[in-house]
Amino acid sequence: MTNAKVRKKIIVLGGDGFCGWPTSLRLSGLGHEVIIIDNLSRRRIDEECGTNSLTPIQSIDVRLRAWEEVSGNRIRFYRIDIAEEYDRLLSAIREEKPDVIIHFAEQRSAPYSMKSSLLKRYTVNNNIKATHHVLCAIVESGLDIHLIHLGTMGVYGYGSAGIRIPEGYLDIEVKTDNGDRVNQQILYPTNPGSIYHMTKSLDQLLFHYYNKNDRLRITDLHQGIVWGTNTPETQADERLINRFDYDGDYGTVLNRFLMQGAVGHPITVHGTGGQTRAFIHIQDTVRCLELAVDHPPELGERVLIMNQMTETRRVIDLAQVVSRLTGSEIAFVPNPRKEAAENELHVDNSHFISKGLVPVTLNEGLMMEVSEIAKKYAYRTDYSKIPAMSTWTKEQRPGNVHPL
Ligand code: NAD
Ligand code: USQ
Repeated sequence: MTNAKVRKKIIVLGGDGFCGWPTSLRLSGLGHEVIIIDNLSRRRIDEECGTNSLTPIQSIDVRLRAWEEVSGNRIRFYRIDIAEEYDRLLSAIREEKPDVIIHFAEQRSAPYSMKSSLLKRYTVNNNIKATHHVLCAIVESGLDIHLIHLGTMGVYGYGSAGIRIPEGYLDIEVKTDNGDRVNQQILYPTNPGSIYHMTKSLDQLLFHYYNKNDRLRITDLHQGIVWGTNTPETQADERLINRFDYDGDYGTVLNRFLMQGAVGHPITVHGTGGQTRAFIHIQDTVRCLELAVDHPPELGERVLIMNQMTETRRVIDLAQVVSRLTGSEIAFVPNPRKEAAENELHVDNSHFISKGLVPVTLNEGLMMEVSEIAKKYAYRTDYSKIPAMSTWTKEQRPGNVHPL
């Protein structure tokens, strides 16, 4: 039997979220036993901000019932705040004895993390405690569990000045005191661009430490910006539909542009649009998780870092494609963020390619599919939530941000 056919018990932390839900369905559909742990904080944040998914996502209970009806597979659910309820997390791990834990459970919006001192502190507390609690609980359980974490390309910073960003580790040559030259590999220096991205940089050190001290098996996936919404599993029944964030805090750039084009809103390019970012379609996110589950690092191996992205694009180029496809005009708005106006980005993603990933690239067919979904649910749009109003510094006062 090949590795890929081994049935595993997998806890998905954050399994009610945008990436976690379709991943849970895929893994369950493949025959793995899946257990979701989530505190439903993403739904609470929507209520707090007066926002909602463009698609009508169902409650976690309805989702899980629908999945059992459609697939015959049962996914169990624990509502636990992994940052605040350590003992309950530990008990769940001890009781379930998973082979794998996939950790999606963090506050993932950069703009939300920059909105106020309260939300900066919430993001740091939530994300760092969540990650540390998982690591601590794995050690305390005494079990050999493969931890897979969703990190971000943003830990590297985006101005790679012609360097191809490696998968986590950088080869360097240093001069010793006696003038010899020695080669070393170090963690690629982090250069986060928001409080959220900073928490992901701190996560990296926690992984490094627990891997070194307790020999934990850890895979850290540095993911680019996810676009798209459906996977074959979420399309199987309307009740399984995935979330689609379009608001100024949680909507990510390409999905926002596609949604804006579909509802006839100007396409909101920040600054010149010269920012280059890494992208991945949600179907490839799910495929990468499948591959990561099948290929754990060896016991004693250092943290396995893989760049989970398939291509890089400039924001303005994406805006132009969407404008051409939908007829919406491009609006150049003052950039609410503190980020380089233009940058190059070259990324090594050979780990996933060598494990069998065949990338879904940005094509007009798939972009139109997202646009069609956005059109179908356009009646749910709250236009007042589209502009990005969270600013990175006091000087970038909300009054300076074009509300459109
Ligand atoms: P999401 O907000 O939709 O999902 C995160 C889930 O985690 C939510 O269901 C939330 O309720 C849960 N959660 C948060 N804090 C928790 C806690 N303390 N205890 C229990 N549950 C908690 O986000 P997403 O887009 O699915 O992203 C998932 C992960 O992937 C994040 O860690 C994010 O940093 C990373 N990522 C996302 C993208 C993207 O474009 N969406 C890109 C790169 C990396
Ligand atoms: N942008 C626009 N117009 C918009 C929205 C965004 O021009 O309407 C620009 C931003 O200024 C930025 C770029 O598009 O330059 C990307 O913004 P984004 O909101 O799509 O992505 P980001 O804030 O980096 O965060 C998202 C996810 C986060 C993940 C990250 C991956 O929310 O969880 O970690 O993508 S990465 O960017 O590779 O670090």
